Amino acid sequence: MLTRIDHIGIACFDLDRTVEFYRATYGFEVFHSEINEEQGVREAMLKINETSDGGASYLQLLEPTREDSAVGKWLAKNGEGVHHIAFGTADVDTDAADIRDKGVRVLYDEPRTGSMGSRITFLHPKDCHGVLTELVTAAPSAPADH
Ligand code: CMX
Ligand code: CO
Repeated sequence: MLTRIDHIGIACFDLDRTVEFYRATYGFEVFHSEINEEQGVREAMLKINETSDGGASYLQLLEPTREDSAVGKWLAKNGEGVHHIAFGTADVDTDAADIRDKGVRVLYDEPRTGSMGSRITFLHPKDCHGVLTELVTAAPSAPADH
């Protein structure tokens, strides 16, 4: 069951400058940052609020590490902006299988590693009314999905 907005993914050209915008404008601080080479991103997670399922909602600021990555290609075509939304679930495997059964393309056979050791998969934007949609199960130690 999908129980929260886990994060909104925002593509940017310069992560440090974008982090500074969110800090200076809204007061949001970096909760976590990492490089995910498999996804081709350098990212910063800004925690916005805790959620009623024991998890949290974040902004995920994304700078591509290479031009041929998903975010690199998207930025070249669209410029900066909202790249994807992510729903949180305690069981990404079951939710992804259920959604696949409904005829929506799930991009990975098995969930891959996302922010903070989470397990993630994606739904094809062309099957989701133009919205690239991610499903996330937080790592057991992370503040989510208990
Ligand atoms: N939102 C909406 N539509 C998108 C999109 C996005 N983020 N990315 C691509 N599309 C659309 C394109 O506009 C294009 O549409 P048209 O054919 O009408 O022009 C179509 O999808 C195909 O796009 P493409 O540029 O040819 O790109 P690819 O097919 O090579 O890749 C996708 C698209 C969704 C398969 C790829 O972006 C992907 O695998 N995404 C999942 C991984 C990812 O996004 N990782 C980064 C975030 C990591 C994280 O969140 O942790
Ligand atoms: Co994401």
